[in-house]
Amino acid sequence: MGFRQDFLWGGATAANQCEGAYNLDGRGLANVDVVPFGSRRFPVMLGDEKMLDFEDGLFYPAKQAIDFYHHYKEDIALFAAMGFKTYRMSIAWSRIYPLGDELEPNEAGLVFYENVFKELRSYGIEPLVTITHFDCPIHLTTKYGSWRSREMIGFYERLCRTLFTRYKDLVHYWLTFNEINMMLHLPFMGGGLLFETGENKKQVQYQALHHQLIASALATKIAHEINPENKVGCMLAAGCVYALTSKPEDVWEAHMKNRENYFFTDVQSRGYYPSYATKMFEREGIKLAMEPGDESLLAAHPVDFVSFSYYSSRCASAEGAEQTEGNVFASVKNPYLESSEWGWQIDALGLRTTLNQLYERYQKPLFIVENGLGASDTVESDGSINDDYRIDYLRQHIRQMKLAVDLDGVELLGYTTWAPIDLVSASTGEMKKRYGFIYVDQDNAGHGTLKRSKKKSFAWYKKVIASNGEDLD
Ligand code: BGP
Repeated sequence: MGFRQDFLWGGATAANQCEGAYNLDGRGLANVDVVPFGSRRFPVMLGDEKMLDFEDGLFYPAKQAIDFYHHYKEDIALFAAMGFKTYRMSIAWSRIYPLGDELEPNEAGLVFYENVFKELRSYGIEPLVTITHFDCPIHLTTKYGSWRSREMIGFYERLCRTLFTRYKDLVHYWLTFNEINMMLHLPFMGGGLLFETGENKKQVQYQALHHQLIASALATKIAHEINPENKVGCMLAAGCVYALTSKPEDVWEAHMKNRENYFFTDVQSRGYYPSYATKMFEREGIKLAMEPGDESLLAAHPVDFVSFSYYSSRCASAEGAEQTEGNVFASVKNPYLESSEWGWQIDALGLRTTLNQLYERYQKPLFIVENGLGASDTVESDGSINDDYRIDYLRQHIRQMKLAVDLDGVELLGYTTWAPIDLVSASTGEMKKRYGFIYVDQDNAGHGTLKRSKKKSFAWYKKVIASNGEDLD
C-alpha cells in the first residue's frame, strides 16, 4: 500500500515564468516575453490585441522573472534539500533556435540546459522536461502565423531531435506541449496564434491543434528511436466537470465540457480522432487539412503516460449561472466549494475524481505535474513565512491522490507541485500570487533583491517526501 518506492516527488516550473535573461547568450524573442503586466495582458494572451514586440511604458515580467538563469545552482540546491526526486522544467525554444526556423541550434542555449540537467543529476534529481510550455519564437508567428502553418511541425521536429540527441543521457522524461488545450482558451499565450478579423477562430485553432498533435506524435516517435528508455507524456489542463444540478440538461452540459477537454488526451493517448470530434467538426464547418500519413502517425505513436495540471474541478449548467475565476477556463461557481484569494475554487476530492476519470479512460500511467495554491504571503518581522494555508491545500490534495492509488488502483508515477519557488503568475503576471515553498523577494513591479528564503511549507514538504507521502501532518 502507499505510493510506489520510485514515486517521483518534486516541483514544476516553466522557463518563461522563472528564467528571465530574455536576451542573453543569443536567445531570441518569444510570444511569452511580450505579454505585459496590467489590463492589456488578457487581450494580448487571447490574441485579440497584437503585441509582437515591447512597447514603451509597459512592464513585461518575463524579461527578468526570478532570474533562475543566474540562480539555478542555488535554487536546485534548495530543491535537493527538500529531497526532490524530480524537477519539472521547460525549455525556452528561442534559446535553442532563436528564430525558430534556423538549421543550426544556438550552442550557448544548449550549454545552459546541459548545465542545469547536470546540476540536477549531481543531486540524483530526475529532470522532467516540457519541450514547450507556451513558448513560440516570435519570428515563427510573424513569418508563418505560428501553428496555423504546417511548417511548424518541421521546426518543432528539429527542436526535438536536437534536444533528444544532445541530452540523451541526461533526460528520459519528456512532455510535448504544456496544457495543450490552452490553445483553445489563450491562443497567443498558448502557442503564438493571432487571428485575422472575421475569420473562423475555431477553424484556425483546431487546424493549429492538428499540427501540434502531429508534432507531438512525431516527437514521441523520435524520442523512442533516439533512446528506447525515453518516456513521453502529453499534458492537459485538467479538472473534472460536474453538473450544477441533477437536471439532465446540466448533466449533458457537463459531459460536453469534459469531452471538449478530453479530446486532446483522447487523440494523444488513443491515437485517433474520436467520432464525437469528427461530428463536431462537421457541425461547426471545421475542415481539417490532413496529409497522407497523419492518421497512421497518430495511431503508431501514442504517448507513454498522461500528465496533467489540476487546480480545481469545474462546474457546468445548461442555463446561465454565476461564473467563477479559475485556471483560465470560465466555469460555473460551485456552491459547495471554498475559493482561494484569486477566486479559484478548492476541491481536493475532485483530484481523485479526475485521476479516476483519466485512468479509466486510458489505462495508462498518470503523472500530476501541477497542483498548488496561489496565495499572498506575509513575511514576519523575524523573517519567517507561515504558509499554513498552502500546507493545508497540498495536504488535502495529497490525501486524495493517495486514496486514488490505494483504494482505486490508479497507476501514478509522480507528483510535482506548482511551483516549488515563487515565480511570475502566468495568468496575471503578478509575483504576489505565490505558490512556492521558497519565497523570492520581488514585487509585482519587479522590485526586490531576488533573495530566496524558506517558508514553513519547505520543511513540511521535505517530511512528506522523506516519508513517501505517509507523514502529512
Ligand atoms: C497553469 C500553467 C502554469 C502556471 C499555473 C498557475 O495553467 O501551466 O504555467 O502558471 O497554471 O497559474 P497562474 O500562474 O495563473 O496562477
